Amino acid sequence: MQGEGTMLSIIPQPRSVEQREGFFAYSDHLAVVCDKSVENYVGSYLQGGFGPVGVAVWCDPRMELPKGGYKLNVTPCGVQLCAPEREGLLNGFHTLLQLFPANVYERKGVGQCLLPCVSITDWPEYSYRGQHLDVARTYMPVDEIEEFISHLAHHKLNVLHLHLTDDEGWRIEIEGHPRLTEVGAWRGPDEPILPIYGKFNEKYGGYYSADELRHLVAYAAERGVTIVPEIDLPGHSLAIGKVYPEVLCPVERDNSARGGYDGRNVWCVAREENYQLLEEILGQVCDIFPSEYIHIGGDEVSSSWWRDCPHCSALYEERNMQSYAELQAYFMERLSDILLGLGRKPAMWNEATDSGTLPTSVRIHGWEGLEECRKVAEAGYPTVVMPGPYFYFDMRQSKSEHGHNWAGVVTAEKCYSVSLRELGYSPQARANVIGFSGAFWSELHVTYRDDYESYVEYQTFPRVCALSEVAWLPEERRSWGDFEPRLERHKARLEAMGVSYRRGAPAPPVGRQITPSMRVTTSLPMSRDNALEKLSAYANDYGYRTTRTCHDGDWILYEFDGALRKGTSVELTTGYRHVVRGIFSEGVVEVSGDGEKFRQVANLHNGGATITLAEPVRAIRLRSTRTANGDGYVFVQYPIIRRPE
Ligand code: TNX
Repeated sequence: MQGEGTMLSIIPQPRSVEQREGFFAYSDHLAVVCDKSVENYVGSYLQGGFGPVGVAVWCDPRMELPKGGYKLNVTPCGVQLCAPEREGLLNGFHTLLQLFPANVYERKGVGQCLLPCVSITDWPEYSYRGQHLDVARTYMPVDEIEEFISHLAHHKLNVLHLHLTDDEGWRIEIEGHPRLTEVGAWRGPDEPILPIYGKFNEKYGGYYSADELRHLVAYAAERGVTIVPEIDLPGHSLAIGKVYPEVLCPVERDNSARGGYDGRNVWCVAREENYQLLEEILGQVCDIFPSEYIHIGGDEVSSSWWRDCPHCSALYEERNMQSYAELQAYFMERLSDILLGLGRKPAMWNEATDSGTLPTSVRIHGWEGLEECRKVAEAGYPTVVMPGPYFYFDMRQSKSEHGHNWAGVVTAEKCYSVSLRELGYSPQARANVIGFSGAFWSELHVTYRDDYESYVEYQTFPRVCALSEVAWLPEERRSWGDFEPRLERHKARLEAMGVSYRRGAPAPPVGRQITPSMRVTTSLPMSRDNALEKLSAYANDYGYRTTRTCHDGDWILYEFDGALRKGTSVELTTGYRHVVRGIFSEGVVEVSGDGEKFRQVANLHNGGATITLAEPVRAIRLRSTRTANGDGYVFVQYPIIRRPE
């Protein structure tokens, strides 16, 4: 029977665990008696039979425990789980599931098993234990979001921060504004919103109806998860701007470098009608999402649009402002008032505090770095700590993987290692930290979703497991040495849940890299004088920018002094190496044995291709077959050439 010699490995680690001799012999025949508030959910894992009571789950409001706390007792006679309120019961239930064999997560009944006798008293250190999910860059079907929520709940995370709008998509249906989703939810070569990150030939996207979102809210609530919606304002608003251009600053710019693509993405602060429209939109958002907080963005606003806008400039003068941060604060405060009027509270990204004038009642999500988080916490804002270098699960997990890298390589261990104390947070700042969150930004999800069983799960697990313990335990109680072996054992549960987590770093490419003498030339104008010389010397693996986007017929040519041998592998890249942007959105690879006559050997996929030479080659040419890539530039790279051992 399973359970013999059980070594506990609970994630996140509870405050206090006493393991005792002996076991409780659980079987599906025993009855499960349950508080009404969690009955359905508990019943979906432990169906319970008609025998004597095996598991009892109840609320006792007189219990004295911090919020979210519970007590769990397993004795040879049965299981008792109790908590002062529902939230604690769910936390306790998620611990209880981890005492079962992993197949409990398959929800097909466990038959019989032995549960180790334990006495656990537990509560969370932080009230905000979140995971952010960007469904704006890449639409995710409702059932995939459901599964994701279910996985978060099993790790006692209690917030899903749902990023619903951005430059690349508007995903929430708004009654009375059907074009927001008819137009704003789609990208494609003939759509107002062009693809940016690859997939230039397809129309793709999608949106959520109000009913679907309400369903998700209920699904999450059943598991103890609150969905906090985000409408990203006033920047990151290209999508709504394609539907209602009048909400943006009336600024005309020369867009020829971008292939005619108008990249305006900032709301006009001075246009009064904008606040009416936003009141209407936020009203419906509040109607769908019952969360106490609504996130209204505030990140990465390019103030150059305001500078060039006659109306914003006039407002700036009139109010005697000293910086564009004040103009942003004005906008954010008007929206805060709208939310307060709707009975809700605003949450924003850390840049929203830059003016120094934003009231400290606003909840701030710090993303840029731990130091930015420290500053806002020190300034008195309730702060969610989620800086890129620790918690951005769109960052790659090793050098040989895809993913953003502006915040470096983010491993589960890096995430686990976050320490507010070591970073000099004062006790007051630490007290203002209400919790931690991971982030999954999905620029690359659309690019790789077909190449992975689940790109989201690959990127988020096991990093979410590390996050869950960071947010649950006090910092002084955490130790990677203790966590790591538990994580190894926890993987059987991830399997049973059906999470296609990252198993380890992918194997490095075979062959030895060589740098045969060559010359790089291109039809594109480069932004730096010596760029082509540098590339010809295999220097700067970040690549060099051109000053305009690609046109149909543009080329990049690599000419070698001596022929490359047959069997050599050549990795060709346009755009950044780690992120599919600034690419030849469509194109071909051509090779030549004599440097004059070329023959097509491959199509570019996501701006690149790896070819194995079938004959000696003196020159390789990348040729663009489409104009525009959604960016005002192309990145030119040197090829990575490998000789098989
Ligand atoms: C920064 S985080 C952003 C996002 C990007 C992300 C990529 C934040 C508030 N802004 O728009 O998706 O980096 O890592």
